[in-house]
Amino acid sequence: MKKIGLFLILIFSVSVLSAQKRTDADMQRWRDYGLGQFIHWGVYAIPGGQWNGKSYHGAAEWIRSWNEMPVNEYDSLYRQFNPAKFDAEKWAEMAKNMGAKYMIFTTKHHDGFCMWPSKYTAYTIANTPYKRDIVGPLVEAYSAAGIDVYLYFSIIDWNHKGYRSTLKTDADRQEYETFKQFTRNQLLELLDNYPKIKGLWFDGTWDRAWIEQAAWADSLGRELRAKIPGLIIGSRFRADLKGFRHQDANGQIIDDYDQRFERNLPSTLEETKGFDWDCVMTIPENQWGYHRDWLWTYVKTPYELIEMAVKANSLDGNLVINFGPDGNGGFRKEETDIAKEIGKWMSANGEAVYAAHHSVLEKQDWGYSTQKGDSIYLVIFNKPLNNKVRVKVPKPATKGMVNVIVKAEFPVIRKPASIEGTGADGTFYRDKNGFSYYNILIPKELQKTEMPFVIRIRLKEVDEKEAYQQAKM
Ligand code: JFZ
Repeated sequence: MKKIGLFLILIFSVSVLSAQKRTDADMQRWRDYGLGQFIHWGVYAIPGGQWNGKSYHGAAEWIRSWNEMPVNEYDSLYRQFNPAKFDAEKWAEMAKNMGAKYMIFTTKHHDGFCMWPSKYTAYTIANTPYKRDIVGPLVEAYSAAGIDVYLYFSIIDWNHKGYRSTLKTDADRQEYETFKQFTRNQLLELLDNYPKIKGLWFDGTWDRAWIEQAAWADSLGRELRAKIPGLIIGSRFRADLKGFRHQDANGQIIDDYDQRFERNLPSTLEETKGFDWDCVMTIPENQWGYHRDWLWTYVKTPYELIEMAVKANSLDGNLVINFGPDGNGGFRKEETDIAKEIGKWMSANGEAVYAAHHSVLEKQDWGYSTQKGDSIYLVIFNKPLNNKVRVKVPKPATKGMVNVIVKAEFPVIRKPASIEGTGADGTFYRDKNGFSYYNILIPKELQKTEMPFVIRIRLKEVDEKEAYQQAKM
């Protein structure tokens, strides 16, 4: 029994370590983002999940597929699209204040409506009363604010006549060829128009018809990468030749990172399989585009979203929080409030998130930990009743040595913490397995806080005898 266990652990750690990862500076920059913003905006923001006084409780951006809403009515909505409140600089400022380091914007959702003036279809922003490009000003404003821009692009396109979800006949196949050329043209057009973007975020790639284009999509991917060196593409662009999606037949991630969704935020590092990953997260349940009736569903609190962001970074991923502006280009108050609250927390505690990754500490009941160099950040979500955070530190690699916390501070209030028993150098308790435990006293100022806070510690290996001496002092 024991032998089998060990064997499994060995296989497991080998597979975690063998994930092939990009090592270039662009990808390194991506890993350090910590927090991102997703924006779903298109003509679906006009009905906002309601039609003829009735509310559609599916995702608002899917209302075109709702039986009650006639398709031709939906496809005429763009004639009213004139978002007077749209202000790219204001959007970028809001994202910056929230602490986002990258932004993903819907250039074209499943409905096929293009938020940029594409040459390849008339169904674009150019033919609305607004007339002007939306994507360009966003790329400029966000980039100027120091936020990297990624473009969301749906392969599903309900508006293109060559689009099919499955290819049953030769005629289907012929039509689909025109759709493939159209898709390629649009993608190259986006990269030509907006060379500042850092990557593409694909969606709507689960159709049989698209999965069958694996070889073609692979070469298209190469073409896209050649246009913008360092371009980052997630795992939902293409299938492999065997029809595997996400992970290829060899268990490797397809393209650069694992694109996760709200429903599969991982809980352990093992679940991530050692891949780079990010997770896009809705604020309400399963709503991406603007929905007038948003509050009928559970709305996540800033606390919960911060917890997800910290958790993601503790597992070597990024969290991307979604916003759905309304048909006028304004954000609902609930969303701006949430962004502000998150921003307040990030400006005080972001050090524990940005460029901070999985730490050497095991997961403990008080919350999550991240690490940057020799700083380890304990992000406390569950404050102990006795106000003492009990920290279990790992066994050092060297025999006869112990790990001691040489420094513990609360970065928010810039004060060294007292460690129960001794003072800054700390005493410890050792269990039979050689792990050490420290009690760090939470300062008075933080004992009543309802938001998570951060303790920054440094670990050092010292001689076991010396550590016991210290403990006695
Ligand atoms: C897709 C879209 O259909 C949706 O409208 C939105 O744009 C979202 C970001 O992406 O929806 C999905 C697709 C896959 C999962 C969840 C939502 N998934 O795998 O969990």
